[in-house]
Amino acid sequence: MSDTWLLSEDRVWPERVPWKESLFSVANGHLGTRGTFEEGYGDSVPATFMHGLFVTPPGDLPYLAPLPDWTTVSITVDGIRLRLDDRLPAGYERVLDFRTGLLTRRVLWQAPGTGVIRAEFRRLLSMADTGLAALEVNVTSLTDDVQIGIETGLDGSISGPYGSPWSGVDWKRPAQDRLTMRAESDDGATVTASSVVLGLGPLGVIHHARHPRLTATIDLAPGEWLSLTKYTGYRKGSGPEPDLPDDRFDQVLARSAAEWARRWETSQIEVPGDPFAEHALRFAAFHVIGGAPGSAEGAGVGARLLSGYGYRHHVFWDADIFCVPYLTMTQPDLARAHLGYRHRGLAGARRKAAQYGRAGAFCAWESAGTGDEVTPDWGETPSGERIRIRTGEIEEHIVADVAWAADHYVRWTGDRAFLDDEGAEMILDGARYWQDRVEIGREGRAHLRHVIGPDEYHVDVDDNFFTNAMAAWHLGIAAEHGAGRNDLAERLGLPDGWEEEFLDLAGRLQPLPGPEDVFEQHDGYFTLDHIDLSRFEPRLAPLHYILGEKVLERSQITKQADVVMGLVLLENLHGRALIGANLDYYGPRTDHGSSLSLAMHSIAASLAGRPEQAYDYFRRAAAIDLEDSMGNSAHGVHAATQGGLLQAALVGFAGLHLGLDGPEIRARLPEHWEALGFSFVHGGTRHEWEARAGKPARGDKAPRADHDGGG
Ligand code: IFM
Repeated sequence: MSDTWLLSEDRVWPERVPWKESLFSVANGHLGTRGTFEEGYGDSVPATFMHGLFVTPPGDLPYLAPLPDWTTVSITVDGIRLRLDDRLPAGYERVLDFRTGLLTRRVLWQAPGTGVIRAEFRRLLSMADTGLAALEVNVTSLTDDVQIGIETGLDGSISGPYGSPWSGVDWKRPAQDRLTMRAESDDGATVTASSVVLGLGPLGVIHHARHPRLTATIDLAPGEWLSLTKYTGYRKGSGPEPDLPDDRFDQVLARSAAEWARRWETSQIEVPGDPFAEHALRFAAFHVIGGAPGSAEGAGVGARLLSGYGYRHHVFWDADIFCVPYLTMTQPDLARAHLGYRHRGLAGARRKAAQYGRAGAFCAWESAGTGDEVTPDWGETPSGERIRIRTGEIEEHIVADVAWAADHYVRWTGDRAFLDDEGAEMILDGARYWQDRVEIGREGRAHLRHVIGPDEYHVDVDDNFFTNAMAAWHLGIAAEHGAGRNDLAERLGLPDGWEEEFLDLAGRLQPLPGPEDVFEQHDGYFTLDHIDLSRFEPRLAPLHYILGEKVLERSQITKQADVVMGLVLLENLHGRALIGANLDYYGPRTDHGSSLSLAMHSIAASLAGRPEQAYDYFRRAAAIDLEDSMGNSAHGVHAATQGGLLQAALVGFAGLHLGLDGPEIRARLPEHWEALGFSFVHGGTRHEWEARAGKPARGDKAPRADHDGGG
């Protein structure tokens, strides 16, 4: 691997194009654009998304709408369209630079009977002006006199897997080099887009009702080139046209790169001795930072960030448990923005609780623009069978997951204002839900019956370990954060004596370890069939594809980390000794049929003091997107995988945690790592630490001399 700051490729693999579009996507916390070829390609899925711009077709669920497309550029050479699916390039290179967010593609191309041209595309979404997209196209004639035709505009006819969102499209040409479009969906969502095309001289126009284009025809002699710069601004609603720069692409790039550099200051990651891991972690940070909304107005962190249509950009616990904790430690403003989204969603969570006749806030398993539940009721199995999806009704641990992210944020950042203004309310109202939800058995224990835990292969189970453990923790923490907040307790309608009751319920709900310190994943799990997973290796598909839902349900095969994850998140409560025992038991029973699982196992193995096993999980987690090992990265980069990998490095290998006097590390590095360098923010101060190989002892940290020394 040459430069770990770069994602690069040097050939076009037709069947890999949609997957690579996800990997090469760029995002700036507001907009995200898939890495599609400007000239189009076969089954390519072009899309630019804006956080929060959900559209709900009649009778359907909300999805993040693709904006009128800015990326398409048709190039003809002597009248023949440049398309790499019509004719393979003679030379090709694509590079995404994580440092700057710049995506570059260079193509050598020749159609029959034309000269050879070199086309170079550079694009970015500005980190400095987050409504702005910038594209530069240079075309050079290398061998012959050629005539180049260019068409580029705004495509309001764009459609994706959920159809074409914009039923109303109006456009105008306020200046000869500019197009402005206003697009409106059936449910009233609107966006205004404006493009300017510079550098081509006088432009013509194609008056297409939904896809107007500016055009130019330019003759090039050998060695001559043309260069166009296109800026596109997007604004939600139908307000005034967005302002557009008139300076050079490199100036826009420099301003954006400076903002990326600011982000990287606190997300530095270096793994001397392992360029693969260093690259995977930089890739992860690039996508998580760019894909997380910069403001609470927008939305939460979607399950596929801003890189594809997967899960319609709905927000799951993937955000709270996998991405937000990493952001809390490195980009606290982004973590705060997501938590603001969760707080705004409280009204929807209360509506959901009320719908089930319960008190408090029952967070949506999947949410979109508001906190209301938007999980589909029906889905399809791989064999095409229609099945009920019950996660929206009974995958209730989401309530505690949101509280966990909020509590972790408060402890790590010390942001009391968040706790006072929003956090305590979120945590208390979620705990109120549990208080109302639990059932007390005759034996005096509290139960959560009819739930789905993280292991979604077992639906409608009683006393799922993760759910009970997290709910118990949540009730306890609510008593801590709510203490003395009488006004809030009154406003939320908490009954007198609520603190004692919460603590009492927490004690009764707390799962107890079974034989040899192994927790039973849910009531009756130990009696299920044990199936030896190694029989199915090497395996290219998750087991529910191979065995079917029914067999899985009767077996101990678990979809993803469940008990193991509970023990990782609640490490302070249970102690790390239990993690090893449960990892040994559940590891061989886990299918990793979800993108969330492997990175969490990596953290667990690190906490259990097993760096080589942790590395094996880490490597497999990194392959999910970088090698498309689950076969579904075409729908977008997996947020939970990427956030999980970053935590696997910081929390797992480096062992970063809060000690009594602040952050500490307890490094356990794989043998072949010389060191792990990383930066983070604690209490508003940036730190840069290095965990070194061969010194796994507590306190193995070395703030570098040229930084704050705050380690
Ligand atoms: O949140 C996850 C869930 O745990 C497993 N199925 C996919 C969801 C979205 O990534």
